[in-house]
Amino acid sequence: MDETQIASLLKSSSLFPIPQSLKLSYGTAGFRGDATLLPSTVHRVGILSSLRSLKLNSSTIGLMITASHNKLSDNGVKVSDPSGEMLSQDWEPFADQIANASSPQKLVTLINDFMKKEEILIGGEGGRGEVWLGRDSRPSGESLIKAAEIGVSSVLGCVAVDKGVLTTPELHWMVRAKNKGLKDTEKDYFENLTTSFKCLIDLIPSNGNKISKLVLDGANGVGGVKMEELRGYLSNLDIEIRNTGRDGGVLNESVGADFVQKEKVLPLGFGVKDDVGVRCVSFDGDADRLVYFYVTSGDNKIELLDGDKILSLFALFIKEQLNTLEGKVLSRVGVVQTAYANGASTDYLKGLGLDVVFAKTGVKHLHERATEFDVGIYFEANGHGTILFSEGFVSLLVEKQKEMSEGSDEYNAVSRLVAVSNLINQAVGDAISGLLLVEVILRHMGWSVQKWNELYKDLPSRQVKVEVPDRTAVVTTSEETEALKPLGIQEAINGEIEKYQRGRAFIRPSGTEDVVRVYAEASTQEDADSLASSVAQLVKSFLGSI
Ligand code: G16
Repeated sequence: MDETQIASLLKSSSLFPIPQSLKLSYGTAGFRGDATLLPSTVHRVGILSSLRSLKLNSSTIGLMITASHNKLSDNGVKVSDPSGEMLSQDWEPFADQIANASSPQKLVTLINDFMKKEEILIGGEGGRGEVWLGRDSRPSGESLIKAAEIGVSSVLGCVAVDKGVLTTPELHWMVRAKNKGLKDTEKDYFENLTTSFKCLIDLIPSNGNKISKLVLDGANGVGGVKMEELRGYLSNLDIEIRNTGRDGGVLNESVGADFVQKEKVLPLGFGVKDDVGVRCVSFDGDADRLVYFYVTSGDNKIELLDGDKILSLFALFIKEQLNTLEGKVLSRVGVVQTAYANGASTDYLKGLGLDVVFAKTGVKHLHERATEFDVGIYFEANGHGTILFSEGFVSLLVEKQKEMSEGSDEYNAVSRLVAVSNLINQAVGDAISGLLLVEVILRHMGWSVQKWNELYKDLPSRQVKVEVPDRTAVVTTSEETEALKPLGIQEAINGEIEKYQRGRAFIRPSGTEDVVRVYAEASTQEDADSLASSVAQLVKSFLGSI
């Protein structure tokens, strides 16, 4: 690194001193925490993104300012690789190191060492770098974007392009499109969704089994607003949008996918009288997750159709198309879930004859496993997921279709699969594209939300979070089903599980909030609640509570 570069990094870092005793980790989905503590972190992730772009031959990198489902006062930052996928995990330790470097000098030393190791050149020899910035609707995002811009451009030859307020999946989609040389604006994103949605609707045999109105809970975040824009392009979707954030509601506060999925009650803005039986859907704060729900009667409890049920609907539809092609196209279809998957959903998916594999929590882990298949469908129970189609498989479908007679069942099955591969975000879970696919499939099947819910009956479950002095004291196995540390806690948890019919429980440290998460399921809701509560007690007695 030459003197000019060192001076540039020192100067810009001195603008963003690191708060005392800040200790951050890249976590499940980037750095998160109280927004006031994050300017230095975001600035440094800006530097990292520039280095990543230089390392990958000037490919465009994405940097998203969001804390997704977290409370309004939090924010966060995560990086998208050129493919639109999450930052390669082998750069995460470097991200942790620079985020926690205690002074500008230490930061420069770390960057210099890393550049040598990765053989990254800067300046004339290194070429140019480009980073696209996006942010969700959090007010703190405005100043954090500036910190990111300064970080990006403190690496010589690198520029930041501010793409404004976006959903996280939009930024990932745009970065992917840019690096593939495709149309890459937000308008292109909307047009792509509209075209593939219309194509799938036109392929429904009766052309549109009638379907009732859908009501969206936008979590008072960016998703509802973007859905309003998209609605202008769609003629085939009857949707009412609530909780856009314009009517005074607070982001993620008693609204949104995380709230609805964890609490299993109606979000604010939905009524037990007016909305009985209505098909409803909730996005999370940055619209990378969705869950469906409906209310059955006079209390605010809901029937939840979570990520597992969305996954099951998608898997059924994909399987139906592939069955039509049996003998013509060979494919490996796989499903990826996490330890949070409801046991009943796993049984259902296996019953469909699908290959079900498990990954650690965090879409980056599920996504990686899904790429092992021709068609890999992954979903977390919390509603984050998508369907990945390998490029080779899509090319094979298009090739085979040329031998089929137009309008035949097999021709239409191929058309549907290709349209789904265009509709559903290939970079990351995307609530908007997920919603459109659910709506298509329900119409294709002629199903109500209630009928869809009958695919299988969830085992009762309960999730709770426990605040402890140090959540990193919990260390789990790779699939997170068992705790290795603190010593003895797993045996104690097993002792509790044994008391319940169909009991299952596990603990894990959250990667996005300062808590230990507890999941429990059992044959009755009372038992699931009781198991969750005794495991939470164990966490407190082993780790202490605050
Ligand atoms: C993020 C990740 C998800 C993960 C969730 C909760 O979601 O993208 O994969 O399931 O955090 O993670 P944890 O239990 O470690 O806190 P989001 O929607 O907040 O970005």
